Amino acid sequence: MTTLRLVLGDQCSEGLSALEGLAAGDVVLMAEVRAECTYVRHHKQKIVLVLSAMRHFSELLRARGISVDYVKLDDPANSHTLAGEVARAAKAHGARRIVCTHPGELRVLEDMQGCGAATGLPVEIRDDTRFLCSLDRFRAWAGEKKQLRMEYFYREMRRATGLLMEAPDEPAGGQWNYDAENRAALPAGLVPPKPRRFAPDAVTREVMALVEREFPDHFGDLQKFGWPVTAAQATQALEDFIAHRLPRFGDYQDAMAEGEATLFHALVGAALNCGLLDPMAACRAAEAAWRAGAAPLNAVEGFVRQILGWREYVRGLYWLKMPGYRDTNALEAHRKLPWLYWSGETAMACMAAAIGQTRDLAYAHHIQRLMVTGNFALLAGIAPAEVNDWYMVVYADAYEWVELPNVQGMALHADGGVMASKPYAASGAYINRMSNHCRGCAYDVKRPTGPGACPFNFLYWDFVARHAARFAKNPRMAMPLRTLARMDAKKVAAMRAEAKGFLDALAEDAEPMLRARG
Ligand code: FAD
Ligand code: DLZ
Ligand code: SF4
Repeated sequence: MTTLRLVLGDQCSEGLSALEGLAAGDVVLMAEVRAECTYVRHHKQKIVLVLSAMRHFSELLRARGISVDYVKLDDPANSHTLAGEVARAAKAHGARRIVCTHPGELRVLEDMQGCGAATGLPVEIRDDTRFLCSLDRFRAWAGEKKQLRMEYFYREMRRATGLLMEAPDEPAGGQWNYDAENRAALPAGLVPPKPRRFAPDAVTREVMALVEREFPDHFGDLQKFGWPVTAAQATQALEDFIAHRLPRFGDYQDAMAEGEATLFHALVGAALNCGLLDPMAACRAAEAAWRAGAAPLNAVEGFVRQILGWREYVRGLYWLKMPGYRDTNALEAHRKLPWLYWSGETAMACMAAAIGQTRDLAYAHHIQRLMVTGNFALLAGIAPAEVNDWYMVVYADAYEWVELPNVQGMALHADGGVMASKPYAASGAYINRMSNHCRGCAYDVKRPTGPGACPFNFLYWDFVARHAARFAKNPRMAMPLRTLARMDAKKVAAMRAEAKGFLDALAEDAEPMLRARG
């Protein structure tokens, strides 16, 4: 009896549940389809990464003697949808049942659920055991809790896995969380080591040509493509991080610097999310570095928290709250996304840096995503759907299960506080504290209003004033609300007028400062 086993583009993992119990005569289906490449117009580097990883993974399976039906994007028989390819392969191979691993996005899960009716075959959707917390377990943890907070989930996961634990209820070093130590700006003269990148091999180069041919209008540049496309390369990338950047990951986790795209970050999200790197292996490798005295605890705990905590938490939240989560808009934000998010043309140095490197590398680190492009979208009141679309397009690690909670919940507060107890809104002072962008910026970060004032300043106070009533009872917003109340009413009115003028000009793609510079 032939079982058709579907492996999706973000499931390039040897231990994938869909491959468990594989028997002689079974066929693994992997299909490059236009629908997955265009449901959002992904960054070119993301498509190259996924298709190249798929091609390499299919060769690895074949080398193990497994029968793989691999459908290329330019195959004339390709129906260009996952459901279409499952139906076509099931018929061609005389399959009697279909097995797959739980997809990462609701949209694809629904497609898979529909395959039963379309083919008349039983479809078994297995848990995605690559995650460290099953969806059942997350649901049980969430239970009837009124408020979900990552920190408590994270502690449960530390206890359950024993990661960075000395005894069942004794975290390493006596503290669960060393975040307070992880907020330094990059000192002048400290040059972060360049991360290891991987020169495209023949398989990747063929995919690059395909992507340039088929998706020429998609955002992004392929010239600097250097992502790992095999599990072996992903492990090398992790080792490079552990040896050279992990020791300072904690200290400079929130820092930003002109000309420094990656600082001490790991750059492992893209490999983790398409299945080339195992999250537990990444956490264990960091833990081993700490136990060997090669990295301090604040760095290792910070890294483990991102993967064991945040990554698992947002995935649990996604499946708990979908489908409604995508449509939340608690702050009633309706502006269109300014064109500068695509062109990178702006006089705001921090925004230009984040968007420019995003175009070149399909990467920006967390604080750039949250406190620069995300913060701007929050302050400007850009519609969540437009912001989500941008974040889904532009990053090599973007999949809805992780992108949506981060954008909707963390950056935009569109979920009304499900994910974070207060909006991550900040004025230019925060960006100035954590980066050196302001020094070379055309705007003046010290000016709240008037000619040359930093847009993050007047937009911030406009945001606080706009939502004053909504946040009146939020203790974490008490300080800015008090400061606003003490401000001269004329100054507040001036900042709000300036915010409106600035946003209206952006809507016309006419940022005044950029125009003045010519
Ligand atoms: P590091 O900073 O080195 O962290 C290590 C790993 O921890 C990451 O690779 C990631 O797997 C995990 N991690 C860290 N923070 C988070 C988080 N908040 N949520 C989930 N996992 C986390 N991450 C994605 O993987 N895909 C996305 O599409 C995505 N979109 C984001 C959008 C916004 C608005 C924000 C604020 C964050 C987003 N993140 C996303 C989370 C985070 O910014 C990226 O995981 C990180 O920047 C990837 O780079 P890195 O591998 O160098 O991460
Ligand atoms: C992201 C992506 C892309 C660009 N292309 C494909 C593809 O051609 N075939 C495929 O099986 N998967 C692809 N993927 C990954 C899917 O979009 C992913 O499985 C869903 O987003 C669910 O996480
Ligand atoms: Fe960004 Fe304002 Fe600083 Fe310019 S002055 S870099 S716009 S925060």
